Amino acid sequence: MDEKKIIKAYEMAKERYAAIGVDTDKAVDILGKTQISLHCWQTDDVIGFESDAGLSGGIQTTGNYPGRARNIDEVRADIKFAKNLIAGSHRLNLHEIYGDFGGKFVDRDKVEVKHFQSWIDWAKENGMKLDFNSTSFGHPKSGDLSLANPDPAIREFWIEHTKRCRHIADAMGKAQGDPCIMNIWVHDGQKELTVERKRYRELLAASLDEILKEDLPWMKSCVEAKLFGIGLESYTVGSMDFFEGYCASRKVIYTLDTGHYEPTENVSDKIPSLLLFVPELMLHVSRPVRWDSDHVTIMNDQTLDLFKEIVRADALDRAHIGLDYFDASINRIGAYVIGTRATQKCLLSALLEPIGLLRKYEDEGKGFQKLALLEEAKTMPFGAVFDWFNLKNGVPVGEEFIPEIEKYEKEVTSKR
Ligand code: RNT
Ligand code: ZN
Repeated sequence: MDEKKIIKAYEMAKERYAAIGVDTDKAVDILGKTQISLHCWQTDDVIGFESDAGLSGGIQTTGNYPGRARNIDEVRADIKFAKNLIAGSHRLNLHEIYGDFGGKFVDRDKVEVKHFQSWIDWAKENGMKLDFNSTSFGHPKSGDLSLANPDPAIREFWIEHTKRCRHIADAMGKAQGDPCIMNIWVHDGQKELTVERKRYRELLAASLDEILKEDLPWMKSCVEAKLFGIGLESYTVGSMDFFEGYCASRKVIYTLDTGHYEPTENVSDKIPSLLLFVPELMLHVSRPVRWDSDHVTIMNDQTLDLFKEIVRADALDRAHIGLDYFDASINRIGAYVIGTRATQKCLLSALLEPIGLLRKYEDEGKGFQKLALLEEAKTMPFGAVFDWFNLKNGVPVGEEFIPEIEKYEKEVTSKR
């Protein structure tokens, strides 16, 4: 693309934004510094390297587009390739099942830091910081209930797993000199009418208290609420109410996955409430279509509003941004890049909001003026600023990344 034209368009956009009190240089700078945690599981449909067992635990990938990463080298190659098409420096979010197990079966209650040493080294070489997730799905002991299982042996197994994962996260954080964020999501629930609703929640709270008891300086734990899982439709132990209460009372980070609420709910409005009561947020930016379908994130109203609420609350330093979608129906690397760039677009759009003026109008009761400015802000030259951001960071501008992904598909993924 013609660099001069991009720069010229940016200069014009900068003036337009300045007129409504927005500093575009500052917005671009903040965007460049905001890390997004790239979910390794978009490369291989959440399969990992532990076994060939399919997905369970109420989540599902749909589609069978060719070229799925089949091993650790392919996952790494794909992440590296995707990362080069995204401006800024980003984190990598690993699940426990992506350990480097050297071809041996390592059960979840036996996992150690050594199984992630090669990831720690790889991340360092590639300038990425790591985040982590315990994995309670896709295992013979997963069943319907893991940390909330009334059988103490099963519960203990998952407590041990999750504790070990926290130690792995702590080692990752220490190696990178920056806390590793570890997410705990358990699928626990029931397909059918459930009468022991309170009991399972008591067990989950007790298991989590046990897991989180130890203070580890280089990691931060977060817990993820959910509406329901496939095959677990009638009851979810870790519902939103459960985790709101849990996180507020224990001062634990709340993981907000945008696909985990009623389809018509306004997820963004949860942010200004949660921020009052929980220490930090972990975001799983996703796109539900009729259910928690984990479609590729795009620049839609829901995602735009999500980032607006974070920026309006001045809470970028209290929100960890991660992606969580898994689309196997289109080129997976393409999906990876579209979703990450869309997340950046939504954040940039929030950073370019004429918030000073909007706040003033609202304070003064100038309803018409506020609504008018919100409307006009939608057609401000946002694209020129995003193009400049990408140019400045040396990554493809606009649709330029399409042929790059096509080339990688032709040369690499189509040969798998
Ligand atoms: C499932 C949760 C969870 C998973 C990942 C793979 O509904 O969103 O975050 O998607 O851990
Ligand atoms: Zn999630």
